[in-house]
Amino acid sequence: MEKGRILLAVTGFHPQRWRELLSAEREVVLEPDGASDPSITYAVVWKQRPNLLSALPNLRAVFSIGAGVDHIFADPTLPDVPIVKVVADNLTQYMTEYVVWRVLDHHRQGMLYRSQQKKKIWHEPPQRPASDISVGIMGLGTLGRAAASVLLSLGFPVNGWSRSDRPMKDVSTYSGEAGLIPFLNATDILVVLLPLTPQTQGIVNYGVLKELRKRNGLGGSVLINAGRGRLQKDADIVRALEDGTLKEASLDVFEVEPLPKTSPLWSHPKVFMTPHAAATSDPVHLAPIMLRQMAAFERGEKLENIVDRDAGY
Ligand code: NDP
Ligand code: OXD
Repeated sequence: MEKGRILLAVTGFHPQRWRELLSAEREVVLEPDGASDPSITYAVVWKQRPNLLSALPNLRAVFSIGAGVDHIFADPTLPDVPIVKVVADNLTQYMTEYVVWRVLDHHRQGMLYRSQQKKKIWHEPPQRPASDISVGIMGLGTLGRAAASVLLSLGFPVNGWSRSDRPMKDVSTYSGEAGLIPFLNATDILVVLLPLTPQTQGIVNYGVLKELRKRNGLGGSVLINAGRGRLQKDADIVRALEDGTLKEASLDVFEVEPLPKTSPLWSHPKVFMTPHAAATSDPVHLAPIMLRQMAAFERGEKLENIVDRDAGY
């Protein structure tokens, strides 16, 4: 197989560093150049323009620069070539850090202490052990399992929910529709690490939040969403925080990004937010992985981490 050229189309990211690093081994064409160029065989993308990929006559594979691929499926004329998602130690480590940071902050009452400090209040609330608080990971995939291991090592009981049966040592696992309510009923802190698909869109709604365990040492249930914004209903989260269904939330993702300035989530006292920054795609780590995959593919080897088109992730 010939050494193919790459089309780089990364909306919302600075393309320069990606281009520089990918150019180490092959020619890179930056969108909008390259439309219908027959010498392009790979596309490296984030939120590519609709109909861009179907115009490339010799496209052999699409590489997402993120672990999520919903941004690729938004294209109505997506050609039938393999789509490769990111699976990389560096990204997994970032996400584990984010999840553990947010779980510990809620567990150790960071919100209360920050508010006390502002008011110069010297008060020590009761402490409780991690073993009293269960963390439920919705989406026990690459990122969910890595975070689960570290949470277990800190003493938290961990539950996991996935589409198919995914046993994991020391984790109580649940799957499919039948497993959802029992999973939620056993969970104090819900960590969402699902992909966005037609089946998961809007899944983090008021009804689901209502099922979380509330009688616990935390004094309420907590939501942490670092998956995708459209998994959740922002308005349902506000309602749940207002009526005590949720005690607090950490949100990295939102239905609309950037979060509109009018959203009540910006200034909600029970919300900690980050701007879709839980695990950043770092080209220094990811570009060499993509180049290695392209070279292996041209030697006749199989691409790794191919998206299951039917499942949508
Ligand atoms: P994986 O594909 O490895 O894992 C996805 C998990 O979700 C799997 O356990 C899968 O089940 C489960 N799942 C999918 N659909 C359903 C469903 N309908 N019902 C129940 N469970 C379901 O993905 P990753 O762990 O690599 O990434 C997860 C997501 O995290 C990405 O898709 C992306 O949206 C988000 N992300 C966010 C980032 C950020 O900065 N905020 C950074 C990186 C990723 P099964 O095991 O049975 O297949
Ligand atoms: C991803 C992301 O999917 O950063 O990797 O959201």
